[in-house]
Amino acid sequence: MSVKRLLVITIFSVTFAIFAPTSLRLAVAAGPVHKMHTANMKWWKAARFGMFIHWGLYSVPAGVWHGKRVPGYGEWIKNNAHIPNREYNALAKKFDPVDFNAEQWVKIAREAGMKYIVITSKHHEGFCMFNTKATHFNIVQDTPWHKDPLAMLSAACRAQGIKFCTYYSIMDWHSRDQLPAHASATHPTYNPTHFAPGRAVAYLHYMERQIHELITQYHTHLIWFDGGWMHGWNKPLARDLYHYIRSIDPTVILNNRIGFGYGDYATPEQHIPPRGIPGPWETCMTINTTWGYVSWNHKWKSSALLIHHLIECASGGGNFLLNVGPTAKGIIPQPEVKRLLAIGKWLKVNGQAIYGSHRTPFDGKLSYGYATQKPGRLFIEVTKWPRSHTLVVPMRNTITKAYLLADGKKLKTAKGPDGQSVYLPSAAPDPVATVIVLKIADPVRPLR
Ligand code: JFZ
Repeated sequence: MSVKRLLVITIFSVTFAIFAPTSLRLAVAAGPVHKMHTANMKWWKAARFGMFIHWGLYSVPAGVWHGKRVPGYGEWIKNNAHIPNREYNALAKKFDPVDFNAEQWVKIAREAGMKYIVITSKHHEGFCMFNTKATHFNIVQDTPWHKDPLAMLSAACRAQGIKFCTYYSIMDWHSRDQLPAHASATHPTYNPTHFAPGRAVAYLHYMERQIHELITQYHTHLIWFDGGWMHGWNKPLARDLYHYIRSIDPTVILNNRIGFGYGDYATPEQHIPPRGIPGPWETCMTINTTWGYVSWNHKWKSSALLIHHLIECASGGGNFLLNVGPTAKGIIPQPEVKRLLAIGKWLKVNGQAIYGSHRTPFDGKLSYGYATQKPGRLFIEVTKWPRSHTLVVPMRNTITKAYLLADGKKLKTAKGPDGQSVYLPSAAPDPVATVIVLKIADPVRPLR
């Protein structure tokens, strides 16, 4: 490991808090991806839009502990409210998601136009949301519900044509193989953990057993690792885990948070890198400001903003993984469903410009919106309708045909000094984003 990398990780681990500064987040999340890519990235690259699901024991307190609101992410409550193990473990007895309906969740994802779901199989809290033989601390054995939501979701995904994927945290606040940052019987701080003396390999084997279960029992298409900033997670461990997964199933896609340059794609968080980054990448984002359900968090992003984010990701050649935080009863909150359906409605009309598309050919920002492309076609997603009712597309290519994607209405074009002009209707047909299709001979030859 290079000194610089060690330094970055050390600084990150020490200062990591819920509101880690963006520069540090990027240093870790957008780090280089390993050369050995799975040959199976095709579906993932074409998918462009997925559903992240943060669901676990933390959904029970839902951001409130002993009657007080706990600031920060809901899934971090064990750390942020300094909850002792015994008290936290008891939450399992209150976790009874009687309203859970796997078909319904997958249907919501499908209607939103999402092509894959990534659900927390085990978050930092260590509670397993699947039927694992490696620990009793799991939803089937330790809750009054006694069911396996991952089995039901995996089956529902298969039936509805959605790729089933799982999140897995390397850091574990419950495992005896890891020790909290500040141990205290009444006021522990877990993050970042470190390995108990001599327990790193034992923990690696625990993870390997569970990863084996996720692949063989649930056919996870992708594993979204996280929590690799725990102290003691190192390159030999990451390499062993990586090769172990490849040996069971070489087609399983891995994100880069397995660490140390391994993995297939980069994972900027809560942030979209302007015009993308080289190599495959995916921005994950919350709809409000927490991943796990928090009953009092109502800071909802608008549907329009979320549609713009999806377009911006596609335009940068990346995916958008949008999070929902279901309640402890198993319900995806209505404000989230409402926004997802609005995105799905837009995608039904404009999906051609997003799914299977390639990044913008332009280096500079377009004042009126974004661009994506496919062979022979350039798509302009107009988010700010120009007052001149004219799009100036900064390219040399002659446009053979221009039309509105929504209704096929033809548009006039002309060659100008700054590129090709496309004459628009006076008002935006879709105030959120109107897609213009330009037929051209490849490749696009940008003017700037
Ligand atoms: C992590 C988790 O701690 C969080 O609870 C949530 O699951 C989120 C999706 O991922 O948080 C991180 C992880 C990595 C970075 C920042 C926050 N990072 O690399 O900058």
